[in-house]
Amino acid sequence: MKVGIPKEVKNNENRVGLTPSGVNALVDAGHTVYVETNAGIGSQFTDADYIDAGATVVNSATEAWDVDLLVKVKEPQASEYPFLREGLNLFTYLHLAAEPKLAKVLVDSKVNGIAYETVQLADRSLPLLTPMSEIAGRMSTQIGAQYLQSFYGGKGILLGGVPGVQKGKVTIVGGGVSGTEAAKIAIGLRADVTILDLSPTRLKELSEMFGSGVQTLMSTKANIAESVKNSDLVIGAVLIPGAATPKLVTEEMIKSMQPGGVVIDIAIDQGGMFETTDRITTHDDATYVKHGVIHYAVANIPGAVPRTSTMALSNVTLPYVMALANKGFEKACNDNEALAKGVNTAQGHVTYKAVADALGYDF
Ligand code: PYR
Repeated sequence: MKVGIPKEVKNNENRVGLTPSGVNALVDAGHTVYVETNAGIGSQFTDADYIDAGATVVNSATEAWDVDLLVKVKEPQASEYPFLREGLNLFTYLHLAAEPKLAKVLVDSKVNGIAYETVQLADRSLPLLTPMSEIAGRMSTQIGAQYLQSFYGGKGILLGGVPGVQKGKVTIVGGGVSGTEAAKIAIGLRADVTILDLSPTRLKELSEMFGSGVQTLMSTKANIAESVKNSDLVIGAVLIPGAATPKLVTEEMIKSMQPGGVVIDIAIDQGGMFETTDRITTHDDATYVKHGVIHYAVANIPGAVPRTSTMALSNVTLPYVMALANKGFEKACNDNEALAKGVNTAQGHVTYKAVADALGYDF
């Protein structure tokens, strides 16, 4: 099969769909892999590394997209829409609940769109989202710590404090993968950490995992309001697979924070979970201030650490890429329920219920 790896075009997106070692596995299995020139350079993989792995390096995106299976990182950007065509199997993050225009283009062009973020195992885990959630979660705390510095407009708070001075307070809404990783780093920095979640079972697990290092709280409106009000840094880390995220942190709650506080919306790629994160920001213009609070709403946080992220992503996507390349779209999905759950569009339809519900398509 012909497999393509284009250079990412989203703002400051330096990840790439597969590492040279992933490409080599495909080539060994008899596939032809076209890698757009400099596709890996932001992740420190050169064209020579891909050539050594057996890839054909091509000079244009047009050539990289002229394949049966296109493997990338981020949802196609408007400049890539002309490459979407019937018969193309597209394997990437899609986040369609927050991307109605892209959903329409995929449906109209009859692309088989397989979204990394909805590939789901029987235990309900999301194997192709997990590593990026881990990275986004860990980074959210360090980004928050940075913006709390007065140089960046923050309150001038050191999250860990020092002996004799109060610690900074961090509230994490959502105790899933990214929320847990955010907590690990916040605890490591010695901040005062609260995690809210809806599941009593998860709260018990978090409590056992972190002991006295965190305050766990049931995610009620009143608890969120109280915790946000007293926080220096609020991290939004709720995920409902495929669906638009509920706006659990209201504008009133944001108004109750002190000026110079920081909020980081990890859920922004699914529409965001703060009423005040009404727009997506980019790595080169990452924040805006609303009600005196710094808002960070970058949708591709892991793109800032592309070397780590590319390797982590390629590790988990490769077995699915191999299955798609070896068996073709239909048989690979028929043989593998987890992969089948990733199919968001096929043959001119939206095929994932939460996306269809969010965007008003028949299912
Ligand atoms: C990202 O890592 O950019 C995702 O969309 C999950």
